[in-house]
Amino acid sequence: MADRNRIVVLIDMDCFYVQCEQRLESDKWLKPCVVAQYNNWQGGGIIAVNYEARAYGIKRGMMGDQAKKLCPELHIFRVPDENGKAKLDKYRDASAEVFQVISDFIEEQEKSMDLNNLVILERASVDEAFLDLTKLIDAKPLMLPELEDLTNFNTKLEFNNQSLNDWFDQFEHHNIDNRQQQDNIRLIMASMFVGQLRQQIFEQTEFKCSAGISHNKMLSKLACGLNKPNAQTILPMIAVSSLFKRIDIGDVRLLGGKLGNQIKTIFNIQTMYQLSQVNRFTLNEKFDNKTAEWLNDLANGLDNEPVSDRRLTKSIGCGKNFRGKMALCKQSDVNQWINSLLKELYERMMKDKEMNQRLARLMIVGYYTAGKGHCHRSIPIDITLGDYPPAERIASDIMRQLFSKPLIIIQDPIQNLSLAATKFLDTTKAIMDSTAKIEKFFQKIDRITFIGQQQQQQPKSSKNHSTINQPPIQSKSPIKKSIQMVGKKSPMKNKSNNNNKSSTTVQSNTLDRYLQQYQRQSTSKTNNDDKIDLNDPHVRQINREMNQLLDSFFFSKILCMLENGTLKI
Ligand code: DCP
Ligand code: CA
Ligand code: CA
Repeated sequence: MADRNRIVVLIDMDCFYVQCEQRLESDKWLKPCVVAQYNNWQGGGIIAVNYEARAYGIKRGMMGDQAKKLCPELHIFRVPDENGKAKLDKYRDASAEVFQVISDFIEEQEKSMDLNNLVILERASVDEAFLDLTKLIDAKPLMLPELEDLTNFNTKLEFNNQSLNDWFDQFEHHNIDNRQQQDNIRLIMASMFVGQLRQQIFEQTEFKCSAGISHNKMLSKLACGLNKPNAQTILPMIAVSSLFKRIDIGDVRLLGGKLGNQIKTIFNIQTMYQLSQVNRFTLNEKFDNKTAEWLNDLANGLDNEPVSDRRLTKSIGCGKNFRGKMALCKQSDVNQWINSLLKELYERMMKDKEMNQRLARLMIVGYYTAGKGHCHRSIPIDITLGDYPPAERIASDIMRQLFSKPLIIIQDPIQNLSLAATKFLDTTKAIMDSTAKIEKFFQKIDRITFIGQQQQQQPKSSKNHSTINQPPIQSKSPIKKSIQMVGKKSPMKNKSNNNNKSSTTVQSNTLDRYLQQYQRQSTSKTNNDDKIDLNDPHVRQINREMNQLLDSFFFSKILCMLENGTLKI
């Protein structure tokens, strides 16, 4: 889709961490405040500054003591600390609240139009969301809203200092059959939606936010920052070239880091407008074809990166710096910190699992040492049963990955450790995958040769189940067949039939015994009634797999899930 056909919005909370704190201490609203981390040194490092404090020249990255000199009445909120680590739950929970309001608002709007999936919502960070409103706006008749409504939402226009008022006039007095005018009206319609959404966020969370309304991610992000705080800015395509004359290359999304600096140095330029003057051929000399094309597009206000449908974070992470003398020199210290970080991460992973019905499949461990720089290791997380394994198991996997052999002293001390759980899968999908695995497993079991199977075989009529309390198992599924088969074969079944236990319990108990029996490989001299030919190569193969599964509590858990009905086949 051509770039100006899309309607893309960025919503970004104003001085987010400060607002989170102010909400908890409401007498601090409207006062100059900052949030600082690690208080024991020069008043702590400032990570968020509200707009009242910015007026005194206070900036992120300053130390608390330094900021106090600029504004003696400054209030410094402290990030809570737990075991030497910043505790950010408060801000993450507040973020989830905001995203819930956004999701609910979208759902409500779609419902009122009797349509689904009109809005694409992408969580961009703890306090930012991109929205693609193209379908929603195009599902409505092209119509100008009331100017007064828009000004109430503190809507600004970025177009050569033109006021929103004057801009509106031209739509009212000219016909709107040209495409450019129509696109501008679509932006204005989107501003109404955004204004109402911002109002909802404020009413439900007390938080103020700003927004940029334009045609792509780069432009909406840029627009959002133009009139902060508590304002929304429309940036039409026609305004881009004049705006770019005052936009530093480093202020553009994705050009803030190394690449932006490189561009400035190579071409000896500063602004986006200057970048637009660098011709494609020259760009191609310095960058590969794809990057050159992308930079050329950006410099002309074009960015075709789609807003992806992602309402949840891509990963859950935590980390800790160990600067200077704090660097970790002993393996036992690393072990302790891995366990401590993992404890925090696991709590969040569990919460995330509950709230979002998803499980992470991969743990990425990052560490930094002077000798090796930044390094990463990936450790798969076994979620076979729709749940996480015990944290201790992951911790020992991590330690094995980090250290091939036990050491007491580490030669190259660790200055930073981080953990991130990622590659999420729906819990339902995880259970389906494991079910498929179990099915496959039981298909193998079905093939086991049982000694004396013939004598013990029961007639297949469902009447046979009449002695059992629960209804007979109807499904032809291999897992249930296998459980039935095992149940039939065991003397336990008759006992249990007599004392009226439920069929699943009977079968599970029987299966349990069967498995125990299975595990006792050493007793190769089984008596004849004891069913399994342990020398059969196929049985031995199954046995190996069975032991692996038992080892990871796989089987006992399946039984448990079968009994309580969480696993259905
Ligand atoms: N944050 C942080 N460390 C950083 C950057 C940000 O801890 N280096 C935290 C604190 C911020 C929050 O993330 O409050 C959101 O970051 P923003 O960059 O969006 O900044 P703010 O929301 O604080 O301010 P603004 O109003 O400019 O968006
Ligand atoms: Ca913000
Ligand atoms: Ca932000």
